[in-house]
Amino acid sequence: MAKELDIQEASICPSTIQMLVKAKKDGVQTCYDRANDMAACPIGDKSACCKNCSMGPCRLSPKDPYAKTGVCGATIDTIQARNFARMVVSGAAAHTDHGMAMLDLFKEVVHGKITDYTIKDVAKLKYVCSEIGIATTVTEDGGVKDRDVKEMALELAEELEKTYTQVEGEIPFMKRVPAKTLERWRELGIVPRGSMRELMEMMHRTHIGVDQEYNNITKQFQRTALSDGWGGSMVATEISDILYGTPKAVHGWVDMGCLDADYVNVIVHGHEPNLFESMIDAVNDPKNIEKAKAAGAKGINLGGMCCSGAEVLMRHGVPHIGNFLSTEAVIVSGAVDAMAVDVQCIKQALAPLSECYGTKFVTTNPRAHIEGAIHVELKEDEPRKCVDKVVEMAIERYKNRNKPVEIPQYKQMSIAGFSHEYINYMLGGKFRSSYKPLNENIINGRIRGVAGVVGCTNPRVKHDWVHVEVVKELIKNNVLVVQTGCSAISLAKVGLMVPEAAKYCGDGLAEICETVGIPPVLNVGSCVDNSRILIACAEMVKTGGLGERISDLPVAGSAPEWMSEKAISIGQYFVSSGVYTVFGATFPVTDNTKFKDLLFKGLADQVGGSWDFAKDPYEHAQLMIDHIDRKREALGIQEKQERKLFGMEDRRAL
Ligand code: SF4
Ligand code: MSK
Repeated sequence: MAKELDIQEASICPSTIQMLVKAKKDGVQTCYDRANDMAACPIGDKSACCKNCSMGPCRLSPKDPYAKTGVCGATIDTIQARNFARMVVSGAAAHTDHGMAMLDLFKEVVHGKITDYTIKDVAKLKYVCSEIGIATTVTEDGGVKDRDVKEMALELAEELEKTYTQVEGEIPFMKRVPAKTLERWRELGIVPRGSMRELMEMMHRTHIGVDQEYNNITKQFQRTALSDGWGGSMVATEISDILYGTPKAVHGWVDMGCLDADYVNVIVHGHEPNLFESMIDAVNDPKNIEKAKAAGAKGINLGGMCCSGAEVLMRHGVPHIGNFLSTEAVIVSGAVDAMAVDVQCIKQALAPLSECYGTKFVTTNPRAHIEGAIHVELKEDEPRKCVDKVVEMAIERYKNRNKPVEIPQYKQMSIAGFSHEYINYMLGGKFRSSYKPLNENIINGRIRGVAGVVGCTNPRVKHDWVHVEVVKELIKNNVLVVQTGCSAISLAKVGLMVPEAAKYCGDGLAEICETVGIPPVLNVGSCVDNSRILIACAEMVKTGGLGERISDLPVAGSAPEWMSEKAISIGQYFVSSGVYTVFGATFPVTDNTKFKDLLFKGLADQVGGSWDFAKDPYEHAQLMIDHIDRKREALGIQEKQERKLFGMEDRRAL
C-alpha cells in the first residue's frame, strides 16, 4: 500500500495546501494523491521502452542499456531518439495548431466575417509586417502615406500561413533570426519549412523501420522544434497581440484569495485567448451582472488559470487564481461556480471532481471534449452564445450552492505585461526605445546575464518550490529572470514580481531594478509567449556588444518542474537556437547512452546550445550561472567594470 500523502511536503503554496487538507476531509482525490499512489514507471521514465509496433511493446534495461535491442533490432539510442522526437512533435503540434487557429480567426476578422473581435493594435500589425518585409507605406502622388490596414493585414495573413503550409523554403520569421545563427542552421540543414511538413516528416521517420540513426532523427526533431518556436508559437503570440493588444506593464492579483464567496465565480482555464476575451465581455455585460444580483450575488468575479489566465493577466490585469497544479485544488474550495476550458493542460479529473462540488465544468473547444463535462462550443462568429451560457450556468449554480465554501485568504499583487515591445520601451523610453541599456548593463557587469525560467508544475516534485528557489538563486547572483506559463505564477504568488523584490537581488541587479522601477523577475506571458524570449535574444544580438549568435549571449533557459510534451518542444527550440537549457523533475533519457551524450554535449558543437538536468534547485541555478559566466568570459566581459557616468559624448553615441 502506498504511504499517505504528506500534504505539507506536496507544495509551498499555502492556498493549495489548505485545499488539499480540505480535499482529504471531503474524501476526494487530486493529482497529488494519484502521483503518491502510483510511482512513475522506471523504464518509461528513462525512455527505454517502445510501442511503435505490435511486435513489442519492447523494454530495454536502463541499467544495462546496450544489453538488448527491441524485437526489430532497435537500439536504446534509436528508441530514445524516436520517443523524444514524438514528444517534440506532440508539443510542437499543440503550439502550431493554437497558432493556426489564431491565424484562421485573424483572416475571418480581416474579411469582416467575424465581428466580435477586431484589430486592436495597428502599430503591432505594422511592426510584424515590417519585420518580415511587408510594406507598411505606399507612395502616392509623390508622397508617402500609411498603407490600408485591411490590405496589409491580408498580405500578412497570407505570408504567415506559410509558417504552416510551406512545402519548401524557409518560413517567414526566419527573417528575425540573427544572421550567424541562421547561417549555422542552413549549414546543418535544420531551417524549418512549414510546420505541417516538419511534423508529418518527423512522424513518418519514427514509424517502425524508417529512421534508425539517432543523429539523423535528432536533426529532424530540431527542425520540427524550430518550426514551433520561430513558427507556430510566434504566430500565435503576434496575432494575439494584433487582435487583443500588445501587453504593457499592468498590475494584477494572483492566488486563490481572488475568489469571492459573495460573487458568482467564473474561471477560464486552458490556452487560447479567444474564449477568455469573450468571457471578459460577458461578465462585464450589465444584463449578466443584473442576473447575478437577482440571484443574490454582489456581481460576477472572473479569474484565470494556467496559460489562459497568463494571457489576460498580461493584457488586462485579470486576477490569476493559480497554476496547473492548483486547478483541482481550486474546485475543492466549493467557490467556483463555473470553470470554462478550451485546450491543453486540462486534467480529465476536473470533470468528476467538479461534479462532487456542483461546479459547472464546461468544455468549449471542438478539439477537446471531456467525458462528464458539459460541452458548449465556442463558435468564433458568435462567441457570446457560449460565454453567456457559461455565465448563466454559473449564476444558476451560485443560486443553488449547497456545499460549504472555504476560500484560502492568500493573494499577492504582481506586475505582468513585459512583452518584447514593452521591455524595449521601458529601457529606452518612447523616442529611444532600445535594448542598448540592457546590453550595456550586461557588459558592465551589473546584470550578469538573463535567464528564462518557464514551464509547468509537476506533482513529482514539491509544487512551486523548485521554481521559486531556482529564481531566488539567480536574482541573488544578478541574473535578470524572464518567465512564462505556470512558472511565472509560482513566482508571482511569492511576491517576486514587484519592484520591491529588488531587495532579494545582488547589488548590480538591485540597482537596475530600482533605477528603472521594474521587478527582477519579468512576466512575459503564456507558453506560446516563449517566442517573446526568442525575439528578445535576437534583439540582444542585433543591438551589439554580446556576440554574433544567440549562442554567444550570457543567457540560459530552465524548466524546473516541467511535465508536458510542449515543454520538450520549447526546450528543444531554445537549445537549437543556441541556449543552454536545464530541466528539473526528470529527463526522458537513459544514462550512459550515445543519445544522452548527444543532447547534453554533442549539440553544443552543432548549434551552440545543449540540454542539462538537475533536480536540486541550487545545483540547477548554479549550472545556469556557471554557463552564463563561461559566456561572459568568452565575450571578454567577465571582469566587473567600474561604474561610468554618462557624458554628452556617450549620450550622442546612444
Ligand atoms: Fe519493439 Fe521495434 Fe516494434 Fe519498437 S518498433 S515495439 S522496438 S519491435
Ligand atoms: S499551462 S504547458 S502546465 S506551463 Fe501552458 Fe502550465 Fe505547462 Fe500547461
